[in-house]
Amino acid sequence: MRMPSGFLWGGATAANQCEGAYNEGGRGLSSVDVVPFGPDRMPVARGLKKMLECDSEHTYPAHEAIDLYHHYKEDIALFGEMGFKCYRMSVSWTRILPGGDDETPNEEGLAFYDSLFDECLKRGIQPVVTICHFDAPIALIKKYGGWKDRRMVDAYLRLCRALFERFGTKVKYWITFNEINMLLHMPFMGAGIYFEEGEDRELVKYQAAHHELIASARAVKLAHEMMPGAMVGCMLAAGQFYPYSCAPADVYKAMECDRDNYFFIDVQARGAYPVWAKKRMERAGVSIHTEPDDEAILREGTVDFISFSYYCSRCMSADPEIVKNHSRGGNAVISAVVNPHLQSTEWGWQIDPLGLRVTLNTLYDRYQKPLFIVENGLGANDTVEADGSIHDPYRVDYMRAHIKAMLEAVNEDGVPLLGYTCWGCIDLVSASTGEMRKRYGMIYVDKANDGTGTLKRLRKDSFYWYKKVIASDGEDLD
Ligand code: BGP
Repeated sequence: MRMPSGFLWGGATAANQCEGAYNEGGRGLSSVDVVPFGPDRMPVARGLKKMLECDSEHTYPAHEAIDLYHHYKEDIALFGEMGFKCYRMSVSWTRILPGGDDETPNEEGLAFYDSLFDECLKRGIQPVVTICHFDAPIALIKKYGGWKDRRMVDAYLRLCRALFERFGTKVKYWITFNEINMLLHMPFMGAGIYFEEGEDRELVKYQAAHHELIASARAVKLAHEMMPGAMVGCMLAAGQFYPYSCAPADVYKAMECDRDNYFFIDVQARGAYPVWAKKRMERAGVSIHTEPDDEAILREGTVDFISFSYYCSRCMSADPEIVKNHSRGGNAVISAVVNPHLQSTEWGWQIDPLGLRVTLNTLYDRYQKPLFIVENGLGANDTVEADGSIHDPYRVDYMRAHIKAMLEAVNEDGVPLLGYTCWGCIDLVSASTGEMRKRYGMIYVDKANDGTGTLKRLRKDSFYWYKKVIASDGEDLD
């Protein structure tokens, strides 16, 4: 089995986790810059602890990250050596609009991405650009409280216009927001939101979600107007919820958890709020503010493709005792119950390749739009041998099993799939833990959790393996 020719094999990163150079090139401060390493990371990312400045008591991994800002030529050359057909990356909002909504974009920021895209294109690598990947300008968080406020929509569109104008001829694939459903789980990371005392948190989150959905729809429309032929997608942190047992209450509970995630994508793909969401919000007393044109905006701004990350499936039970005793399965950011049939990674993320086939089929059944796997991979700690080699058979095993499931979904089930970009093709800072030790790359970067390291890049065994996979369009997985 192989993928059709033209399939977009590649890798994925995000500006906030790899660029570094947080205060260079005229860049303004962004949400990720103030999310520290250590025990305060999650409270800040979840919007429970307000931190809008950096201090000397904390360290901030995003400040230097792997310094892709100064290494991008070397890094893209390595991507080219692996045979990448595409590179999914994100732009840093405040590199382009340092204050978040500046009238004139920062030329130094635009020039950086211009040069980065040229490096890609000269190697036959298509950039796939995420406009906003866990990134909100601090200036706008201070001014508006992040996506709580509708004025964020105009600021975001200003960013889009600057990008489309400058890069419309170089970039065909765009993604409006990374893992938009993460807003519900990490509101500060996802939307620059921290909660004030006494605030109705559900209302705040769904109001912000509405603003992001309006921004996304308007961006899709703008992209189509400014760049005929552009393909614009939404992006979901996917991974189906399985019922813990076949008890109907567990099945229903799992469906409800899935709906929490699908909520955003339902709107972006179909152009309207699903009826169950309206009912649910009504029951919860969540009454968001909308404007008269909103329905039309959502209807006219549906996406061209559905992209998603897949690391693991999830499991849920309706029984509070089981939830209490078996929680922290799957992705720790999204709560789930441990699935007793699956193995877990060192970080407790459960490994389920068949779940990728389930997810691909479910998403296609639900939306009938082309899909794009834009994140998948294994976070693991690697050892560098004395000769500089890195043996990572665990990563190859993980990827082989997932790519096989993808091949089956495409060849046997007929799911239309645009591409596959493995996450963190080069080691980078972990979004959830801020660690460097949780490595996803096929390219090793010499940098430790404590910030030390030479930043030297090394090829892992998986580098050579993935190169073979791409060259054979997935036929050679040995
Ligand atoms: C997704 C994010 C990425 C990335 C990945 C792995 O949620 O879109 O930014 O980091 O997960 O997660 P982590 O870095 O926490 O291991």
